Amino acid sequence: MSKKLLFNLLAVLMLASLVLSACGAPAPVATEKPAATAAPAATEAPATAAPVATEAPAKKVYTYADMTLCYPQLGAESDWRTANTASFKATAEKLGVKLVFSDAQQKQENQISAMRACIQQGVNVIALPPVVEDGWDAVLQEAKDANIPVIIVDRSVSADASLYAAHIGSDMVVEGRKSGEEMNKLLPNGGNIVEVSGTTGSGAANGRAQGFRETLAKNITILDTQTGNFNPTEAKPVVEAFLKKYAGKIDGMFIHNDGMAQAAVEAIKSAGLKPGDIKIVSVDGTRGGFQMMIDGWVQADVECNPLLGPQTMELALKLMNGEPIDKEVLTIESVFYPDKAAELLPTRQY
Ligand code: GYE
Repeated sequence: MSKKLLFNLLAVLMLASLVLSACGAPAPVATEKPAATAAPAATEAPATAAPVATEAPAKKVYTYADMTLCYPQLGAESDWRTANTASFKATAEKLGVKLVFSDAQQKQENQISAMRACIQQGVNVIALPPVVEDGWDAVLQEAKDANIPVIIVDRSVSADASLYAAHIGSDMVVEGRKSGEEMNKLLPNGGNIVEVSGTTGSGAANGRAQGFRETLAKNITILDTQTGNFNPTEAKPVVEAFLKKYAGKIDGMFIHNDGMAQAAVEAIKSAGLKPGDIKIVSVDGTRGGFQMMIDGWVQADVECNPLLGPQTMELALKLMNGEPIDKEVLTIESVFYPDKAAELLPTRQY
């Protein structure tokens, strides 16, 4: 071998060993990332390194005991609402969730200030039963900015769905459609009816009114519609005025909740009418509603379930743990009739 050849061979071997060592040897961390921002060992260590779990800080899994849930309840206007409040309080107690509860007395501004206080306090999740549909954008944005997820409970909001995590509750339009179908069955030959609606601008009243009109037969005329604000005390004079104004003409009433229907029955009784003279379709399915069916005053009661505490807290925990959730969780509901009312009354929880 000539000297030149030997020299060339050596040069090639040196180069090759240089290339090999550059590819094969693990580069020190410092050359890949600046020391201050070096990634945790787990992302850089070779596959043979010690198990990741012992090195990386374990991801905290939250339990109910870690949860502070804000529930700015909208009011105490009905038995439905009372049962809803009881469901949240009892579930929180049972699960060990810290519940920040307030009663907004049917005023949106009170609900908004309660939410702001909860954001300030740094709760984990807010569950909001909105008294009306509009006007939530600003406070929902504030919660979002503070990284506090909001679950809309019971009634809906008109705000963009990106501003809240999920909605749990009834499909109020479906309840309205069912109510319309019941009225059609009760007045097969058509007739005149009046409507006592819920809180103006609320998802519950809007949805029920819309669905009702979607299914109501063409030969049934809605003579009048007025709000009773989901409240018996406010509903009673409304019904009294209807009975006076349309004396002898009312064949049926669609009443948006059982409490207002109870007030209507009192007014109808005082007007000297008997059970069944005016066919009543009501909503909620409370014990009071069942009693009115037993007594013959109400012919159909469309169920609306207030017992939303367990589902809401389960979903809130999933949010805290970053688990996937359903954006819309609808309550499964049925319609109750007088024939089974006596049998079912003792089983009713609200
Ligand atoms: O029907 C009524 C209550 O939003 C579904 O509000 C709820 C309604 C319920 O006051 O009784």
